[in-house]
Amino acid sequence: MARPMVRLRSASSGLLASLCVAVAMFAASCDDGETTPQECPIGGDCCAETDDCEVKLAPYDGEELSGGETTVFDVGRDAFARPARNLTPPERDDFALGDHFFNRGWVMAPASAEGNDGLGPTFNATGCSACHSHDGRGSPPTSPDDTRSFGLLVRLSVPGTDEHGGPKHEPTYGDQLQTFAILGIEPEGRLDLSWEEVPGAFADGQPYSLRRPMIAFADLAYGPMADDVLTSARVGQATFGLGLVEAITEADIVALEDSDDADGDGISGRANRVWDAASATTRLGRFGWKANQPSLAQQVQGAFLGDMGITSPLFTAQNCPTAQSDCMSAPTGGDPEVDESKIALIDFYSHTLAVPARRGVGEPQILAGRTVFETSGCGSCHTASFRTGALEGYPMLSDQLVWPYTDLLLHDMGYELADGRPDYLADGREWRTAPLWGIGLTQAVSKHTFFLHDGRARGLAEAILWHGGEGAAAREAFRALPESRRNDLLAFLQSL
Ligand code: HEC
Ligand code: HEC
Ligand SMILES: [Ca+2]
Ligand SMILES: [Ca+2]
Repeated sequence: MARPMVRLRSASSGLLASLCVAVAMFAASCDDGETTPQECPIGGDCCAETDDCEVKLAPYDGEELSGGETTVFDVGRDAFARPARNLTPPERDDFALGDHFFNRGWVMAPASAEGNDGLGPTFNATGCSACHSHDGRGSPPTSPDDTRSFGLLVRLSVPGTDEHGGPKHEPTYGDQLQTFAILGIEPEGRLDLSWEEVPGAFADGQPYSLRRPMIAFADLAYGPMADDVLTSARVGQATFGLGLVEAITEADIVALEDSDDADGDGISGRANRVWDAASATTRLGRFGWKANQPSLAQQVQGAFLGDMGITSPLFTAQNCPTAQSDCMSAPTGGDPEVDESKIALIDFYSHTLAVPARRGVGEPQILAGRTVFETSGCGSCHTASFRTGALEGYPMLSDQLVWPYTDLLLHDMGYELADGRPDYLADGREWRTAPLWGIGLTQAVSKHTFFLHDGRARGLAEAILWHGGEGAAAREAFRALPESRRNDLLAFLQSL
């Protein structure tokens, strides 16, 4: 990639001089006069000449446009809710219809002629946007009274796998605890979430505290769960940019795999392989916190069934574990409850929600933070950019230079982030590298900054400090930085 360079001299900038020190920590001998620009870390070919720190930092070509030509410019509450900028007027109409179904509330059957009945028997929320408000991320419960919160749901299973290699359902409660039910049916139970504080300190002595969730259930309506039940608490993810994620070619993702860490950098990374119900084959997983869904179509219809109790062309059977006898005889809203034409519109909408542009890409602190990101090893998993391939039916998403900051691979994140619940090939310590695009707009859109799969991190710094396993070296690099460098990194993340 061509990178225009600006040339700045340390003589006039203390900031750049200290950046040089930060880079030198990783580039070993930045000031010995031997290091050539090529040997310096990406974006930081400083110290090319003895005693003369030269930094040539500038935005990379196209890096401001995180979603390529689909990118939108909005920093407010709707920054994640806009249609891709390059949609045609008729496509915008379809987007608006899909948006309507995403935001609509579903009701118990039988109901109106509007075709929005079929909710339940059990469910977690009445509409997609309850958990993905403004297409942003969910929040874990913020008070002990908030026991039926929409923002966070708990997946369930027991050891072993189902016939397709997926999680084996907990016998009485299935693969998810539904905390609501329609009239006449008992909700499965309540979530009783509490937090444990875990103290720590940066290398410079500045203390911090992290919080770890502890999951318990209350009011279980259908008897006790299996003794060996495995649980995984997950918040709803932001839903923009996902058509571009689908358009990244499988070959490009697989090329980043390094299952046995052949290159010895301490980072392996492997793709999840999951059941694709439409083709009845196993395919690369891309969506969800463990990359446990192969396509947006399946993710969306899986959400209809699992989160709302609504059957669809792909998943035609009501979600009724056999132990829940009243569930099967509850009224239904048709067969299926949401039809193909509505699914097609929600699917189109889910593909074409735009990625917001970055802010301040040329600002010195953000450029310095980008270098910290690169030299701390963040980019080993949070792969900055891809060029999308051709996605059938979506020419506007194809052949775009995009900046999702994820390799879409699973990584062992240590006991720190382990849920102990396997999901296809993802074991109890593995998670999909979370995309970082748009992350700096979380507060503006979602009105909170709870990060990671269960929302435990209360801000970006805590999210980094939770990285363990393959991410431990990057976390330690962050922990060892002086506060000013840490702030540079956080400023960079805020600009994404
Ligand atoms: C009860 C809350 C809840 C409801 C309702 C809900 N979701 Fe989700 N959504 C989640 C959670 C939690 C995840 C992460 C799932 C996982 O990792 O297993 C998710 C993930 C997703 C993803 C994948 C995002 C990514 O980055 O991979 C999409 C797309 C999505 N949901 C769309 C929808 C749509 C469309 C609906 C309505 C049909 C919906 N969701 C309803 C909670 C919800
Ligand atoms: C070994 C791979 C790996 C490395 C290295 C790594 N990350 Fe991550 N990162 C992940 C994974 C996997 C997750 C999701 C973890 C989870 O949700 O439990 C994640 C999550 C995050 C999140 C939260 C995202 C969200 O949507 O909640 C942030 C912020 C983040 N990483 C920043 C960084 C920074 C900054 C660095 C470098 C200091 C870094 N990461 C290094 C793999 C990595
Ligand atoms: Ca259930
Ligand atoms: Ca139903």
